[in-house]
Amino acid sequence: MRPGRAPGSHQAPSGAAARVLRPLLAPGVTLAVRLYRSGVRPLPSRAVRKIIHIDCDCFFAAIEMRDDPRLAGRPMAVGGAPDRRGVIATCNYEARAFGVHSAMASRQALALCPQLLIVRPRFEAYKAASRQIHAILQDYTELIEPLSLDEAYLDVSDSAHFSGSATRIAQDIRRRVREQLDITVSAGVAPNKFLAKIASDWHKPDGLCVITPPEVDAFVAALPVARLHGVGKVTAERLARLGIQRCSDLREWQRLALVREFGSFGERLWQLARGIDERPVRVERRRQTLSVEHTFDRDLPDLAACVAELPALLEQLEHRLARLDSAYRADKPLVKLKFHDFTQTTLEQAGAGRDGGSYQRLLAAAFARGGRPVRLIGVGVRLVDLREGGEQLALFE
Ligand code: TTP
Ligand code: MG
Repeated sequence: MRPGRAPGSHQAPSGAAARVLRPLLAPGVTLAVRLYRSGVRPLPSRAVRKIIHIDCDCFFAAIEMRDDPRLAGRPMAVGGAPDRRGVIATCNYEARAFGVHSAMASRQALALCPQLLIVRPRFEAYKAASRQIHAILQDYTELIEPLSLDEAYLDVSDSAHFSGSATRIAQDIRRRVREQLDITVSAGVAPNKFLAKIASDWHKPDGLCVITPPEVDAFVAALPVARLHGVGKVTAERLARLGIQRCSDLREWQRLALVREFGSFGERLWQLARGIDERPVRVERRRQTLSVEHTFDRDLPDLAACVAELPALLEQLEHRLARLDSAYRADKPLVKLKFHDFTQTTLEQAGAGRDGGSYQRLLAAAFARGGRPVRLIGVGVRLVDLREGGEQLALFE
């Protein structure tokens, strides 16, 4: 402490200093400061957590191959018809060898792989399989956060199964899903969500990857920044221009320099580059909206160009909605536009249907607000949570 300062003056920035510094502090830091001031000290976070992330392999395709063995062993996909601007929901690994992937136009997929068999989705079958998987997961812990029909986080830090071995729990989950559902699941085990998710992808398909606490540092250092949660194509390119390819490069940047460069996401990057991710596994994920969006390589100059993009986006939205947990009901439509100068606007309309006409009207109204070329269009819906008593529970969270 510098001489002449009152004891405790180092605690928390206040007044003008706080206004300058607070935006630069991590949310957790701000919270700690607030609790400290009010005399309540935050509980020390537990030393090490054990998080499992599970993700089924080519989920929709796996169910289709299981239910119709004639589909197995040859390139196949689940998706829409190529003649109606259909898109691929997913494909098996044989098809991936040809470059086919999720969200690709079915027409393009067939151009890459002419023998590709595309079958229509059967969402009821996928939902039934998802429920069976969920029932298996519940045998190990109640701390489960479903992310989609085929993906979930589990916090098994306090699980008594297998003497608390997260690795053996993950192995057991994989075995049981294989035996009961006849599909394969990949799993990642790590001390936090961000690493568990990367780990489940590491040895896909039908793989298990464990990152133990002593391994975290070296694993993250070598990790390409493009694999970090939240780093999409645009951010990855920006990082590359700054000479940042791997997390070891990112670590050479000071926290404030990253915040200056990337805003609040800079703080997150600083943490991820060190393998830090304190996000808890949330049992209750109360989604407010569901949407899909697309950033265009070239700005769309006018409303007509935007309208032309609507059908493909709405089809993707329908796919996402079909995968939505049955605890939600889709409600009013919404549209988001980001203009070429990065300003953005969001519009939604109560009472409107989710038909193409409603979205087109919303799009026109949103476009009129900016009247400038558009770089991103998002279409979505507001969601209603159907779980009984959900509101009351939320009060006690
Ligand atoms: P993912 O887990 O992303 O993909 P996957 O299970 O097919 O393949 P992987 O082995 O790489 O995990 O998505 C789960 C399911 O969600 C997928 O089977 C189909 C559906 N889906 C879509 O409908 N559209 C999409 O764009 C994506 C990514 C998935
Ligand atoms: Mg999957």
